[in-house]
Amino acid sequence: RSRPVTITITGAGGQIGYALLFRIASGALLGPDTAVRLNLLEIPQGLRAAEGAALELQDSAFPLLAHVEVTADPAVAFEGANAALLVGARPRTAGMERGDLLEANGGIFGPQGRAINDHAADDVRVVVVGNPANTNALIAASHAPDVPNERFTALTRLDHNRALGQLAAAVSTPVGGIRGVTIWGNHSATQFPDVAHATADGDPVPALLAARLGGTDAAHEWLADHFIPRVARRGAEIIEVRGSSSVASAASATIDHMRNWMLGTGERGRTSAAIWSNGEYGVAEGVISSFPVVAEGGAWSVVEGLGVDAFARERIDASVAELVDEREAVRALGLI
Ligand code: NAX
Repeated sequence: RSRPVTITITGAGGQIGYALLFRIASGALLGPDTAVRLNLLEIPQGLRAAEGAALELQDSAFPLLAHVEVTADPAVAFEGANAALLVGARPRTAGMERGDLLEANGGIFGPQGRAINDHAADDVRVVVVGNPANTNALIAASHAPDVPNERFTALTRLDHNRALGQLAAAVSTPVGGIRGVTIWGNHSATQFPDVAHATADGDPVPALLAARLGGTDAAHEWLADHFIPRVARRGAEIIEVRGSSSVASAASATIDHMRNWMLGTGERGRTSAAIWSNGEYGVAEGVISSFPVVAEGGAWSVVEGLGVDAFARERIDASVAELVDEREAVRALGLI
């Protein structure tokens, strides 16, 4: 058995943290042959909850769990980190303006980026879950000059998985048969879930929808008026129905993201992740945007060459404009 892999989880005393820890310790991220060390970072108010989770981890006697560290010190938490899951963030509270939200999160993700720069392992890979995830990832990246920008990503896999779930129901196919869905842009209401190139058991989804709904116009209408807004607002729907925000699905998507990144997307092919833009598909350079991606050899790459029609162009551009706007706002605040 090889050396344990060190995984740092911030906000580990919170809801998503609680759902993540037990799955990672049981091998869901790196498989049944790789031992893990878990470093749990919390703020002082969250330390007891994280310590409690650590007690339960001990009581679970996971054979793969080599060590658990609970700390409020980022330097300790990111020491030797091979993977960093940045979940803890400052939520938007009533009356909070966007500038306040970005500034509060800049106060978290700037120092965490710096601590990753100074303490993490050379191969560190970072996924930001805490919102506003894409811009928080950008802030962290800009404080880690020695870490390649490509190592900072944000989670849009939950949006991707939500889109898969909706499509599977719409065309009555098991979710495992759906391929080729893309989430573009920001993890926000402007995101664009794109099914133009999606297939269900090998058949094109747009044609299946047209056959079911009575023509291409009806299919288009369903996508624009039902599917896209439902995926983009699924978080609010979960809160309304469950009485609490998405937790297990968010943790599951975070594990999907990191597992694919570290071990490869393999034959299931492409997925969606928010990664550093080098200008692919006309997306502004230097923002962290969701793209169609595959992972191989420990690196994400954008799947190039997909057709983008006028409908898609408009929506991609709108979401990217929001990312550029957020970048300008954090730049004006001196956060990047
Ligand atoms: P919780 O409030 O349950 O947990 C957050 C934890 O983070 C708390 O224990 C808090 O003490 C801790 N924390 C705050 N600041 C910290 C810091 N500077 N260092 C370390 N820990 C810190 O929220 P939870 O439901 O777990 O959600 C966490 C984040 O995920 C939120 O920002 C939420 O908006 C975001 N989400 C992102 C999703 C995505 O798809 N990208 C989906 C799910 C989720 O809504």
